[in-house]
Amino acid sequence: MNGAESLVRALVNAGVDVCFANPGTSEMHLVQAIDGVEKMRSVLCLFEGVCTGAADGYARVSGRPATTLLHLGPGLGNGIANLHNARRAATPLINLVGNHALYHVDFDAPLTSDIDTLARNVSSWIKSDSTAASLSRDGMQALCSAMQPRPGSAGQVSTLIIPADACWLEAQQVASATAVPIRESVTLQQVEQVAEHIDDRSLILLDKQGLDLAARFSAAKIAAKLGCRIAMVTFPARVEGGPGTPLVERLPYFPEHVLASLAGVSQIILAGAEAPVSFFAYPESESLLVPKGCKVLELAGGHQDVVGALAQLEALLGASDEEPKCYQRQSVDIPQGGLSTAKVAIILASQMPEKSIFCGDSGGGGAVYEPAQTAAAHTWLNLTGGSIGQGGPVSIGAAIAAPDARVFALLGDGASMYTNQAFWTQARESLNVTTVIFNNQRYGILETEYRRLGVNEIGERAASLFSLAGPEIDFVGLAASMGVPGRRATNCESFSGALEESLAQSGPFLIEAFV
Ligand SMILES: Cc1ncc(C[n+]2csc(CCOP(=O)(O)OP(=O)(O)O)c2C)c(N)n1
Ligand SMILES: [Mg+2]
Repeated sequence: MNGAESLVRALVNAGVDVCFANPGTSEMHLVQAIDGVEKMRSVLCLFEGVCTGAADGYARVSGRPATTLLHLGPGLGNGIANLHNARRAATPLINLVGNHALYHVDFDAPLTSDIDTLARNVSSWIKSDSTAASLSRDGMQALCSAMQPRPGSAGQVSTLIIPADACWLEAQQVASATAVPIRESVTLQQVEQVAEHIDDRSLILLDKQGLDLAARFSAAKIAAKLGCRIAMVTFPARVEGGPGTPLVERLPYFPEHVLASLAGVSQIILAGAEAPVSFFAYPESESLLVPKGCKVLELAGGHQDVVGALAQLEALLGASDEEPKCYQRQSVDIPQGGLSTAKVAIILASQMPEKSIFCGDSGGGGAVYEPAQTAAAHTWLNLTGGSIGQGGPVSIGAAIAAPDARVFALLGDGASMYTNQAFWTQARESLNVTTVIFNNQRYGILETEYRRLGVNEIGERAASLFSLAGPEIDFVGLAASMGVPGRRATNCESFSGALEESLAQSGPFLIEAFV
């Protein structure tokens, strides 16, 4: 057995059995080990940003980390945008990055670079000096670290940078998995302090584990008892929704809208969330979006046992017998005629199967969120780190983790072009992914942001930086070239028909909604 095989065996024994790969020469022994260890499922992605996003989606749905297999610094570099999103999502993920044998690094051969520096920005655990003897143990440490929730935005990405000779030299042992770290509990004092101050002018802000259904039910019972509000952050990593789930507001995107929605709130109680901040700085607005005079109290950090903390608070406040306010199923009038983002959203919500999974990105997909709540049970996986091109890759991992679910990748035309290689892997693996591209032939949000500068007229050169109209992208042709059938929809009837066609068959499908 060589080091590579010891690593792959250890990972599989520990339940880490999916690898999203784009290998090169320095990873050939790892490829050989994957080939030899039957239980490891390897999924080829044609761009590393697809590997990393797919691993993110897999873990968000299954709760278990996947691995990526990446080729030295350039491979990792190509994967970084979606590793950034995975870090912000606190997704457990293990990157296996091949490197030269360390004695070869000194020769500065063409693919040599400082891989640690690239990894540092997105990883909370890095190791780059493994030997064949240590490799499987290092893999188990990478796993243990990935399962360890961390405060703030440190994330749970582990990056094991593997010298090629650690793979090919002989190894004696396969390390066993260490115990999965448990979440830190909050102190009773912390809960009592919140119980003392919370009242009808409070808002409980939920994120991370605070969005688990158990936590939301506790928060909703507290809200019913006190008459306070509950909200989630703008883009949480994962939220279950649909009829019967507790009603939770969602903080808006633009800073002035956040502040308006928090008007009259005297204290924000953080349950897995950080205090709200503006996505971007603007000349006239504050970074911290806490209204003047409003206090911020932390019940539990995102790395802590938020479910337990909210259950304790619920008990202390005597709220356990309260009736939580939940979404009710509603029938809607199906829109007709010309297509718009809002109409696409209503049609999609009305036709979606139970237990669908939505993968967000930029574009109009966010409009589906509200109508979906009163339509059917579903899971949302949001764009967590603002780095677009996440939704297509995430849909791959989600579909592999939940093969019986219908997964929807809701993408802007702009977003879809960052990682459109996702179509190829969806087709090759016959994944049940329906991609909806909201094609407005532009970077629409950037036009909106540009106007926020106070500009009325958009100059020709600025406009050209926001327009995708020339040359026009043939999305149906693009997907077809990678094996994904599709339809272009220009009105409600054709959109609804295309959706019906997709849902009647297994495998991937593209609907280009021309909005
Ligand atoms: C990696 C990355 N590059 C650039 C941006 C800046 N950016 C934000 S939204 C956007 C365009 C989105 O266009 P599209 O997906 O078509 O959605 P639309 O705004 O048209 O609804 C861009 C380029 C980003 N967020 N992430
Ligand atoms: Mg667009």
